[in-house]
Amino acid sequence: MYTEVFSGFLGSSADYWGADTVILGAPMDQTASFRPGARDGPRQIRSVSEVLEEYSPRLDRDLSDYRYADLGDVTMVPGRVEENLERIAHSARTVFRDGKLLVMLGGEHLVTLPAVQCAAEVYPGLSVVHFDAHADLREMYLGMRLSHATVMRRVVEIIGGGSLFQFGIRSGTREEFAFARSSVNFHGGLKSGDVVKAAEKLREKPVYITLDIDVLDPSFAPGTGTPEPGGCTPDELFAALEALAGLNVVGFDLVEVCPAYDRSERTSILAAKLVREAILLFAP
Ligand SMILES: [Mn+2]
Repeated sequence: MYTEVFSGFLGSSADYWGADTVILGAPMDQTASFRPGARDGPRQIRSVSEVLEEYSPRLDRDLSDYRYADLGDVTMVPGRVEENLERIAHSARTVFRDGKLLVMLGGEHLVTLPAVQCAAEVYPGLSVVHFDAHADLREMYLGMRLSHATVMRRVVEIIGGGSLFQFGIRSGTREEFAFARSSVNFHGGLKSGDVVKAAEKLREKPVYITLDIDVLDPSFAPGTGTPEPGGCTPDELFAALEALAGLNVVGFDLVEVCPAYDRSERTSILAAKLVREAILLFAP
């Protein structure tokens, strides 16, 4: 037999119990404000991942030496934001309780909230490292407390502002920036020295990393819901992730890939490469 029916992320198995790293898709884009489509992100990232090699020359590590399973997507119910967040929480909680690294593919950024909530339940003292063009610190957005634009404010309510480390932020309201500068570990750019300093503060702590693909400049990652000019390069982002290696990373997500605006597929290929490097860097 030469059949191949499994279509998970590059080289992954579907063996949950044999894995110490678990990939989960969260294909939700219900609160997108500018242009929706991030629900197709997980499927597209998996699909293009086959263009990559399992070996990373940069890290001199190979996925074939790692035990990671791709469980597919959490089933989303159209129109039911809170129910969908609960569904994501249900799956994420299981992964954290079983002591495995969660690698979640979005979806809009709101999917990070249930994952962080569950990580904080299982790992007290959780810190969150947030790479994004946008602060996502609004108290409310269009009358909603639960939105891609409020997600990090909700995260602050769970972990406290002192445990949130933001990088690459270059868009938000005056109020968000005032809050960020006074209440969280805020960095407008992505200087490697800043990431190294943050990593020193995060030693011995459980860490969740959330990566909005729009932290990158739109020239590298045009396929996203709210592109923001003036972002970082892929090399700068890879280096930032490498600076976090060695920490106790319990969860990682990559959100806001929007395939409908990614005609060349360069965004999703870059996303898949970031996921590969994240597994190689953070797997337990
Ligand atoms: Mn963003």
